[in-house]
Amino acid sequence: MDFEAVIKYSKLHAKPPGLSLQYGTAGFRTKAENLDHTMFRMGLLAVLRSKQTKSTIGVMVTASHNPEEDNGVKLIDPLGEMLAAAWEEHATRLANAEEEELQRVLTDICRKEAVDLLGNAFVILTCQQLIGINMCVLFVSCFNIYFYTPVFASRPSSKKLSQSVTDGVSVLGGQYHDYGLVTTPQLHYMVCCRNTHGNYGIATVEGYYEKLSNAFVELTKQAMSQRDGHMSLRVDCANGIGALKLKELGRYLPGCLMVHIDNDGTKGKLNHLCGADFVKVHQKPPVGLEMKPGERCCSFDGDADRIVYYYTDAAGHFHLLDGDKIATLISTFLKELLVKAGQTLTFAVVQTAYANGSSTCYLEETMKVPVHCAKTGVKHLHHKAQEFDIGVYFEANGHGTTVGDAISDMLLIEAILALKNLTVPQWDGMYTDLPNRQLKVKVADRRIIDTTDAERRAVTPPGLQKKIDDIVNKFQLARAFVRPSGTEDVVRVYAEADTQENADNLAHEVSLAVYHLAGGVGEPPKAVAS
Ligand code: G16
Repeated sequence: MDFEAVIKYSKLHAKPPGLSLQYGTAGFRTKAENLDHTMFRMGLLAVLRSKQTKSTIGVMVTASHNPEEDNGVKLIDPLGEMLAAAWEEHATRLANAEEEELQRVLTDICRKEAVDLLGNAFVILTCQQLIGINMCVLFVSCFNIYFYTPVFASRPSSKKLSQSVTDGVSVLGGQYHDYGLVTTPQLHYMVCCRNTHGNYGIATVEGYYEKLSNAFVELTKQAMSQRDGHMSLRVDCANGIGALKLKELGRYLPGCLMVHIDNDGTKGKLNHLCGADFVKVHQKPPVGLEMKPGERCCSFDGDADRIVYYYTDAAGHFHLLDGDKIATLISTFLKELLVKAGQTLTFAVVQTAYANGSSTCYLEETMKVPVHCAKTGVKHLHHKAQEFDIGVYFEANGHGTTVGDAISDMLLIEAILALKNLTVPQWDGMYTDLPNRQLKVKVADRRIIDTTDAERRAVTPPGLQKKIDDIVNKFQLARAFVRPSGTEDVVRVYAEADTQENADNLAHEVSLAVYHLAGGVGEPPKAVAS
């Protein structure tokens, strides 16, 4: 390794002294202005991982659901999976090494991981900076497309930060290919295709669209031939890359699925008052989407790895079908197929602590499907799901399947609805969610909270869990937990109870407990406005 060159280039991407970051739930995320050194160093790390695994490694510059001023980076392992846990630790050490420690930390990683420095390295990367060129707002089939030509930026910091990654790759002699504008799941797909030499699919966006659309058409052709008219869906794309990619996918789908794209980035800001996270957390429709009663709608998040569905009924009430409802739909469908085929394969659903209690109850008691609880982060759910012949996993926030892919999940949901001839209200009626509320609390240092039991109980700070238990005991059908976010500088609070008012009050009381016992900053949390 040419340490002289590494150290010289590192000075051009100098680490702010004392700054400490952590490879969190899905990589590093913080204000973009603090990420230059981390990007450079993740370029270095990607080269080392590539040499060690003798495979292509992916680097994604994105902060997904976070606001526009944030950015982030994560590494993608050879099979398109999230980075191995041991390498997450290396990533954190490398990002936090002061300039004079860099050589030692790099040497240490190479020694521990037996990296053959003479080996080749190949890295593929992408960011989600500019989107919205020739945006299509509606596709029915390849013969019916409306175009207009806005140009806008989603995360203005991304281009420069991607350059820092490639500087890191180049200084260690790695080669790279920039895929340009793709969704996060598309980059995961490319990495997998490259390392499986085409067996999984062709490593191009066209290959991705072909693979997904062929599967969709094959799966639905019989059901579609019996339908009177096409299926239609409104998609809120969170003003993110998903809008551009859905439009591209439209060219590969026949006229059986009509998709209307909203929040395509021409008017609003990325993830602002829209997108899957907003809809799930606020339990209301995004701004920028006019829903007719009964109309089937869904929201992606900014990098199109999450999806939630929703509709309003004739009385104007909003109904959310989140990741739990999606997991239930998919697992019910698969279970029925297994029963029909007389198969005895092992089958389970993996959820997190955020899963609505009603969903777990329905799966276990009505569907007789085993349910497992994993820590937040698709990487945790994924590994649990791999223990079964068939594992279905979704986080309540709409993040599921291989690494989370809103487009492929959307097609799967549409296919199942077509095959089962189900409307969204019928799907929604499988079970009724317990009223719930999610809140965020600002604390001085969220690492003060440590959890156990798949994040369902707080071990530190002392007294917090006891206080939460006491509060929960005052409510009916109640459950609550707190955990430090791995993507934002907040503590997350989740509560569910028999009524919305009780869920809101429970969440508020637990937030106050966090504020008082875990070093809250600013004003104490206010009661939830109904
Ligand atoms: C990422 C992870 C998800 C996780 C979410 C929130 O999503 O990939 O698995 O649920 O962050 O994590 P936390 O509660 O720790 O902030 P995304 O869509 O932002 O990449």
